[in-house]
Amino acid sequence: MHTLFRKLHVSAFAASLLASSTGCVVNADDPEGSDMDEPVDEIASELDYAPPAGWRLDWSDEFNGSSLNTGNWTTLNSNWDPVTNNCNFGTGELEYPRAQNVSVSGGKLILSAQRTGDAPRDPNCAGYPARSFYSGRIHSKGKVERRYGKLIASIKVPSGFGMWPAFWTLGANVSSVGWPASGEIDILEWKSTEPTWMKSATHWHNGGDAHWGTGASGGYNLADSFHLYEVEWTANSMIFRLDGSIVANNAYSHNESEFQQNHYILLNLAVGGNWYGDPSPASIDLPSGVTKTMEVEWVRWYQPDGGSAPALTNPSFESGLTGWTTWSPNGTANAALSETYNGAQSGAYHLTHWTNGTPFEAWTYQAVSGLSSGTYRVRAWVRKGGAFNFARLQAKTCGSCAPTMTELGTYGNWTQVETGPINVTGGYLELGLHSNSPANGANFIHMDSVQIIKL
Ligand SMILES: [Ca+2]
Ligand SMILES: [Ca+2]
Repeated sequence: MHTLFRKLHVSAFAASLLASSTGCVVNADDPEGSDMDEPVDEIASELDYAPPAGWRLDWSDEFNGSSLNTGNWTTLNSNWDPVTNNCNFGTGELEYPRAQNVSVSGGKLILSAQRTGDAPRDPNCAGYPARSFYSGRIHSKGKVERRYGKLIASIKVPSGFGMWPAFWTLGANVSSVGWPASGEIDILEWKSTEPTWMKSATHWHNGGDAHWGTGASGGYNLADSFHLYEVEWTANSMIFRLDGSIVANNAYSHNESEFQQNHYILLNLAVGGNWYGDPSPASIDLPSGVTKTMEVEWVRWYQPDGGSAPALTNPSFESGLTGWTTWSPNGTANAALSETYNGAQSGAYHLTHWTNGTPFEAWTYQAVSGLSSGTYRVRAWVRKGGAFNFARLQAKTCGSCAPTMTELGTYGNWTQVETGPINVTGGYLELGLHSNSPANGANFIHMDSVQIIKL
């Protein structure tokens, strides 16, 4: 089979983001390779990460020592991948993976790419052209397979046209069911023409390749240093984060089976391929004699530990507005109700703030007491359209305290948002949705699945 892998598809939403962010993209075709001259040990210390309360480390590879831990990883030594029975990864990449281009030193995994005149090719891959580059590719199939949790890595990507570093997963049943029925989660893909972007995607089977793809610009060139790339994966959602901040999320309305099963991890440095428009080997910014590297300080997989985060009453609005109070200063009774309009994010019901032609302000909140002192965030899934004077996910530590709030944008699809950190010392938190809208009849906010997270 010659299936398609990691062909990133950008949604209309992401495409509009992409178009609107063009002015922010730095150094679009940066041809220099300055990072390759940098000694590996120049990085004094590694990026660290501590998960919020409620998560425990289930597995990690810190890449200590001087060789790859083969208890965790298998190194590919061909452009034929026996797990997927695939010769060019479906993407037209130009590299031939081999063990010489995979090393561990200085506390890091180093996947290196080099131009070659050896014309390597695999006998299993008759009909495919010889390769023009060597590179590194490892996977954890049969060794590290998990589902759900937080999968996160500290990675430095190489710069230069044609570099396609990736941190991703495939369903562990890919050998038997093929792709895309295996499912695929692309946590990080990077290319030089959009160097500030962390690209993320998921693929599954729905009469063919069904996919969701997005990402976001971090506003800085990701090739400049190590950064944290994360997916938080549950049964019905994925949240992608760059350096701890949400850049994209995906809610599954159908709980696709591809994402209810174990996946394995892949780390690789691809060269060229269809994401770049299938450039010629000559056009790749990797001169003979030069080595470019994708470096990984660690990969960690966290799982929920049963959690100590406090539970809200009726957080998904499945019991009407039980547990919730709405304050509305000008008596706009039609603002704030529970209904099924347009579908919920979870269950059948959700909260809606909307206008019937009368300007309104509404603050739908729940008060929680008895919290242990510490730092919290409030999270919720929202959809929003129309005109608002303001619309906020908001939390206060006392009735008259200044709120912590996150201004809501316009979201055509259910989107998870969260507040900044909230320091709770008095055990009390009130949290909810605060909106204020002029009258024009087409303004709405839906909210569902509200959570308090203890950091
Ligand atoms: Ca390390
Ligand atoms: Ca609900």
